[in-house]
Amino acid sequence: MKPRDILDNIKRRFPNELEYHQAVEEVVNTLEDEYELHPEFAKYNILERLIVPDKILSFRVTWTDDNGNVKTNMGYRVQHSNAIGPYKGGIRFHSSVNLSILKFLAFEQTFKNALTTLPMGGAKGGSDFSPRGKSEAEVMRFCQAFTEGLWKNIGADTDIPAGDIGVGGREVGYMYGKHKKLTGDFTGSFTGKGREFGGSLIRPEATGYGNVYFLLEMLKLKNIDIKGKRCLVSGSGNVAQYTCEKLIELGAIPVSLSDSDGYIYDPEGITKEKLQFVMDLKNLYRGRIREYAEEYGCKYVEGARPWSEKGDIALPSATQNEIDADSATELVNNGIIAVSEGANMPSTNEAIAIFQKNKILFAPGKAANAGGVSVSGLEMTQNSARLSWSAEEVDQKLKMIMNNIHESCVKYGTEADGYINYVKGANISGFIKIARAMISQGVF
Ligand code: NDP
Ligand code: 8G0
Repeated sequence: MKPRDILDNIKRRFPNELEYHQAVEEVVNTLEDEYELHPEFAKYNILERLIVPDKILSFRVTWTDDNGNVKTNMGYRVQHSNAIGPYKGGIRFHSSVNLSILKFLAFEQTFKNALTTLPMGGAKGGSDFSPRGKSEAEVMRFCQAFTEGLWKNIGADTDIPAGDIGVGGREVGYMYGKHKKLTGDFTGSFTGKGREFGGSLIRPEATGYGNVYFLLEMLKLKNIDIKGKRCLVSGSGNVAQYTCEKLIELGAIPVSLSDSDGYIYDPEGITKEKLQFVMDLKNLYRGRIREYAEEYGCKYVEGARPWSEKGDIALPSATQNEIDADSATELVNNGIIAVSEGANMPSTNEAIAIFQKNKILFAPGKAANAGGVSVSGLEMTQNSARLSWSAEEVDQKLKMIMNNIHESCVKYGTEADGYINYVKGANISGFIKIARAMISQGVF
C-alpha cells in the first residue's frame, strides 16, 4: 500500500480521532519519496505497522474527594512502539485528555525518541482528571489510584512514564511512591523524579533549554544573533518557564506568556525577576497568568493567545493546535523569522504550510522539544548505573544531543533551493532508524 492509501485507511478505521489523523498526515506528507526509494518498507508494511500502536491500555480510575464523594476518571497508556527501546513517554492529566490526543502524542514520541539517538521507544498516557482546583490530598489519592491501574504494565525495562501537562514533580513523586509500594522495587520506573530519589539534574530545565539550543542552531546557519530578539512564548508551565530562563540568559527578550485563560504581553520584556514571580505563581501558588499583569501593570488579554503581537521569534509552549492558519498568517505578516515548537503539535498542518511557504525557520516539536525526553533517557542511564551526573555534565550532553538532532534534520530535510524543511528532516531521519529496527526483528 502507498503512504496515502495507508493514511486514508487509518482515517476510515478511526474516524473520530482528529489529532491522531493530523499527526499521521504530517508524517505521511513528508515520507512518500523515501518510501518509494526503499521497496522493503512496503514489502514489510512498515508504515502501517508504525502508525497503529503496539498496545493500548484503558482503565477506570476511582478515587475519593475531600468531601467523601467517590469519583471516576479514565486512565490510559498508549504503548506505541518498542522497536528501538522500552516504551517511554509522559503522562498528561487534563480534562481534554482522550485517546485521539494520546495516540497522536505516542506516535510523535516514537519518532522523537528515535531522533534523540538514545535507545527509547514511544508511549504516552494520561487521564481526563484535572488537577486544577484539587487539594494536595486529592491529587495524591488520584495519583495513587491511577498507578494502581497502570503498575503491572510499566517498569524500568518495559515502559517508563514521566510528567507532561498537569503532571510535574509532585505527581511523579506520588506515582513513583505507589509503584514502589506495589512492586517492592526501587528502580528507575519513572523519570522526572525528585533529586533525592534518582531524579536527574537539569530534567526540569531540559525541554525549554533544549528548544532554545535547537533554535540557536537554526539561527547560526543564517548568521542571526539571538541577542535582542523579541520572543513570543505561550504557556507558563514547565516548558515555557525554562524557555524564558534560557532566552533571558542569552540576551533575548521574552515578551509574552499565557495559560488556558488568556495571555500577558509585556513590551518591556520578562526579566529574571519577573520570571521568578511567574515560577512562584505557577509552581507554588498555582495561580493564573493574569496576576502577572496585575503585578507589573502590563496588558492581559482574556481568552486569547499571543500570536497577534509583534515578535521576531515564536516559541509555542502550551498545547496542541494553539497556532492555526490565521495566527500563522498574522505572525508572518508581523515579520516573524523563526518558530520553534516547545509544545507537541502546537501548529496545525495548515499553519506549518504557511510558515514553510514563507521560508520561515520552522522547527517541529518532535525535533525542537526532544531535550526533555533526552534528559529523561539520561536519567534512566544514571539510575541503572547507580550514579548521578553534575548539572554541567547533563547540560553538556543535552546540548550535544540537540545539535545532533539539528544536524540530522539538515541532512534529511534540505531541499533543492537550500531551504531546510525541518519537518521532513525529522520525520525521515526518525523513520529510517525505526524501520530498519523493525525489519531486522521480523514480522509480528
Ligand atoms: P505544564 O502543565 O507545566 O504547563 C502547561 C501550560 O500550558 C500551562 O500554562 C497551561 O495553562 C497551558 N495549557 C495547557 N492546556 C492548555 C489549553 N488547552 N489551552 C491553553 N493553554 C493550555 O506542561 P508542560 O509545560 O510540561 O507542557 C507544555 C507542552 O510541552 C505540552 O504540549 C507538552 O506535551 C510539551 N512537552 C513537555 C515536555 C516536558 O518535559 N514537560 C517535553 C516535551 C514536550 P493552565 O495553567 O491554565 O493549565
Ligand atoms: O520524559 C518524558 O518521557 C517526557 C515527558 C513529557 C513530555 C515528553 C515529550 O517528549 O513530549 C517526554
